[in-house]
Amino acid sequence: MTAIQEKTLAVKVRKDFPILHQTVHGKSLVYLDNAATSQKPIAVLDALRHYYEQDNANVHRGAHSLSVRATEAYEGARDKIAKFINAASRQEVIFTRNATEAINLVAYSWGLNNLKPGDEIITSVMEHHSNFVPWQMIAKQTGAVIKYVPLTKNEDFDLEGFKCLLSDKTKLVTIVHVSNTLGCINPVEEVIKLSHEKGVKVLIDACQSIPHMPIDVQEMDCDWLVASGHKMCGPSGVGFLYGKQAILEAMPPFLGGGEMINEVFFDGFTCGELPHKFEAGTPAIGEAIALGAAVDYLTEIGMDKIYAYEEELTAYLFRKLAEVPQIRIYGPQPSQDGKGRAALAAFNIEGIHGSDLSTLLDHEGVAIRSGHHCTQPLHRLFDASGSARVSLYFYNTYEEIDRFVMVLKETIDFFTNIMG
Ligand code: C6P
Repeated sequence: MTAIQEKTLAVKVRKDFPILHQTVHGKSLVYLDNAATSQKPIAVLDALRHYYEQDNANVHRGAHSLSVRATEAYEGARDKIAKFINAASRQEVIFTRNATEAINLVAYSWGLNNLKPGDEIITSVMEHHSNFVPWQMIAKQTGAVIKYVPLTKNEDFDLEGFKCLLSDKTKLVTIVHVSNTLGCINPVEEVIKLSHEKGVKVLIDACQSIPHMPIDVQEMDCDWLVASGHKMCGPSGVGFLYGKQAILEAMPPFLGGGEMINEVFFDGFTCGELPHKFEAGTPAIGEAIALGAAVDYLTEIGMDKIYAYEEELTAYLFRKLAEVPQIRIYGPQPSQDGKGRAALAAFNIEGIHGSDLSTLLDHEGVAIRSGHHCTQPLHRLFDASGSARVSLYFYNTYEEIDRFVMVLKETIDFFTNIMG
């Protein structure tokens, strides 16, 4: 598909997202905070509404028709996700509240029971807090040690640095696929291959990759992979953990309660089968069903088309950002055709605070994020308390990038003038 056709694709899908067609402070909205959360198409909103209007009942419990329908739709959503990521079986997909809960599940179930003093966990300096803090908590309890993969000179994942850290002491590698701050696409296949050669398990945080590119967990060969529904056109309150079946089977339950048991006695219980063993309590039923609708929506467009279009947007975004004075963009440069980097840019403008920038851009209808993006340790490496961040999705257009860059330049001029 050519660039012009892809542009038409973005314009075509915008009608599916009612929220995009509004004004903010009297200006038409330009939503460029997609790494924080994506917008939801009508198909997802309809699925949520249909569930609550027609099928609302608890799952796996009742014999009545509504409960049967709710259960079928909920388990159908699991099938859709399993197919979307090419899991070997539906038992390998566990619904969680979000990616953060999925990482905690692995940390508490696998980490707490398999790590001992002196064992090493390798992660990277660019991780989101949700891939730092659970492991820091587990390391404290088990005596395991955390090692951090550094950055290259280009502010990319340092594969050579990773190789130096990987040793006989390593028991787990847990890294992000696409950084929410640097935008780099990490060489996860190579990391997984090298780790498996040493018998080391690997968890991939796919929060910022799964919404934007095709993911095949069998090809990638990760042991676990986590994602959040709200970043991939689905609702908030639902995410999932993928895990290889044999590994999940060997892991003890994370949370106890209803749904996850087989039998309960006064002196103990037996566990239910996968995937229910890890889904204690009533799940986010409507949200999981709507996430299934999001997966249908993305599949219908085609993840390869989304990825290709976003590469074009990345190339255009970086060409336009090169015109902005005093800009410091974090992370590696994309190639001329936008490859090698996700469609996002965290940046600072000398002398202007990121939150002032995002507030003034909001007054022009342009939504970008500012702050530390839950990557405080990474920002400290750059000696920055935070940054502004623009992040795109397949419904964003070239015209929106133009508007963003124009308003950004005007805002910089404004600050330059008042600062004398
Ligand atoms: N990043 C951002 O604006 P939850 O909160 O569980 O849905 O997602 C956590 C998470 C984990 N890993 C990565 C790489 C992420 O980007 C995120 C969420 C948002 O960048 C919110 S801080």
